[in-house]
Amino acid sequence: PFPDLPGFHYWPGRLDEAAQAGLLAEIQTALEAAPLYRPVTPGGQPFSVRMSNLGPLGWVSDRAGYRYQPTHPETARPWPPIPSVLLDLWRDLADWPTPPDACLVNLYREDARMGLHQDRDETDLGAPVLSVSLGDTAVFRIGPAGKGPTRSLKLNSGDVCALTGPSRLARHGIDRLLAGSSRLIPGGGRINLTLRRAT
Ligand code: MD3
Ligand code: FE
Repeated sequence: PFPDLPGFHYWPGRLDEAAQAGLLAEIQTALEAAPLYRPVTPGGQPFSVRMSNLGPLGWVSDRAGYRYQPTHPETARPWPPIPSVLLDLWRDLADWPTPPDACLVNLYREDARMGLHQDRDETDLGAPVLSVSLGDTAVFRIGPAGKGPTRSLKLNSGDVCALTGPSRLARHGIDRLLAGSSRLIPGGGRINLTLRRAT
């Protein structure tokens, strides 16, 4: 559906309201064991997004840089497991022979944003990335890896997208939320779950 974005696969409304609520409940339980925290960039700037992880490895950022590690940076405990509903989505949609070993949880409250960036901290950049959106609609921006125009796209609660092949190194970010667009998350906001092969 996006001739300008080869390798970008999009399943709007892949999770219905009941599935969204069930997944959110599992994520909330996992976040009791692995609390959301606010990372800082290698330059020392706090992210506006709060983060945690699920699975054998989690993506972290601090003064030392970006990396994947098996434990929470504040509790030092292992990350909780990835819920089976997410492993099922990966198996059904990602077209990759091995399961994800990392799931980044991003919480955006009303004023959070994520600047344009590339995801390149993974060992095998041939493996896809699968993203699940819950809660308020986000204005997502994506463009080619090198030079070239970006385009904006809304990601709604229950939408799933996969980034494969030429889209895997696309530049992308979150410009803003449409606050109040969903009633799923108490207090409002958006949770993005990003499944990856880190190794
Ligand atoms: C395009 N997260 O965690 S998800 C990230 O909504 C990240 O929280 C955003 O970018 C979020 O790194 C965007 C959609 C997404 C995820 C990974 C991608 C788009 C991508 C990797 C390559 C290209
Ligand atoms: Fe990203």
